[in-house]
Amino acid sequence: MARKKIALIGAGMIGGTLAHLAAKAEMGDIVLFDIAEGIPQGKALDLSQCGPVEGFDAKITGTNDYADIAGADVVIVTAGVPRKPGMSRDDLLGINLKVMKAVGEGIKAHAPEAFVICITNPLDAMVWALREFSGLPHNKVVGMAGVLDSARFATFLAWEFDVSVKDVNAFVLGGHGDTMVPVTSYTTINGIPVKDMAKIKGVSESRIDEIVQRTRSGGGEIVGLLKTGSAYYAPATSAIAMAKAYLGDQKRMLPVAAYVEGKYGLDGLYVGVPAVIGANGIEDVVEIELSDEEKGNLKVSTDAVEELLEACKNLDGDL
Ligand code: TXD
Repeated sequence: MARKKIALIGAGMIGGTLAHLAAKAEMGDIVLFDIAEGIPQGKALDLSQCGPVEGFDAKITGTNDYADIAGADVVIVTAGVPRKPGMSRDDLLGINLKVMKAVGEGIKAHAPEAFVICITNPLDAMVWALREFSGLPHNKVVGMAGVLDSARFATFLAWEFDVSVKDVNAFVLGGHGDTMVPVTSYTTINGIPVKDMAKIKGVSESRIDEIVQRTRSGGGEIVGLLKTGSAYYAPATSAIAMAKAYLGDQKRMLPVAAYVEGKYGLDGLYVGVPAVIGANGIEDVVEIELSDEEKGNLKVSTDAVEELLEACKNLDGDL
């Protein structure tokens, strides 16, 4: 069987890390695309030279030409511009919307059969835009945020309870922003609900609230420390888990930004929900029972996503 092909649009911090992880796991041959000349080629060469040391067989190439992503099975998009001092969220939205237009058209022309994972921020709006511009079916375009946000929640809970991260099953719903909804009622330590575990360990409710808050601002905490960029190791590994679920038809149920129509009272919106990923892309969106408070929090989050989409739709005419 021929090797799978993985195209990475954006060869920045996350793009380079994605290429390394995908190569190391021998997921397939890798094409790194960027508009910056030399960067994808240089990173591809450097990463290729990891092969003999790490013992992987993967052809890694760098390019500035969309034609080279032809026939990709998976496309992961990190292309875009991060926020700089003095820039408003709308400025970022406008710039990255233009980037999504170029990327969406490139995918449409050269890799229309691919499973597309968007990582670019503001995530829930950019995955919507990428789907619009690429014209791919909704089940083949998905956003990565929930796997990362849940991993952050799980990390902090494992630290607090002094247990292995492997035993924490954390759950985050909603948009990828300050309004995301870490759902403690569905978060367990090997089946033991967080509330019960907190009682057993003598951890107060307010301490759990602090952990929820730290999860919500988990990206900002890292930006504050790095100063010149945002997180890239955990975002990359999260997207790789999603790509593997698709390539291996694993039917994994992961929190992802999926297109939701009908469920959760939503009428066609990309937002973080538990969804099953298999060979057909997003095969199911799972609607879970929520308390009134959780429903209220989810509404705040989806309203924020809807507001961003409105801004996108208004800008779209200017593109
Ligand atoms: O959970 C999540 N979804 C996220 C999202 C977690 C962390 C970071 N998240 C976002 O991912 C972040 O806000 C950015 O929007 C993306 C990519 O982050 P990264 O850290 O990789 O950014 P870089 O290093 O700036 O890389 C972006 C690359 C850079 O090499 C640019 O030259 C390139 O994107 N770029 C383009 N490539 C192709 N085509 C176009 N038009 C283009 N414009 C810029």
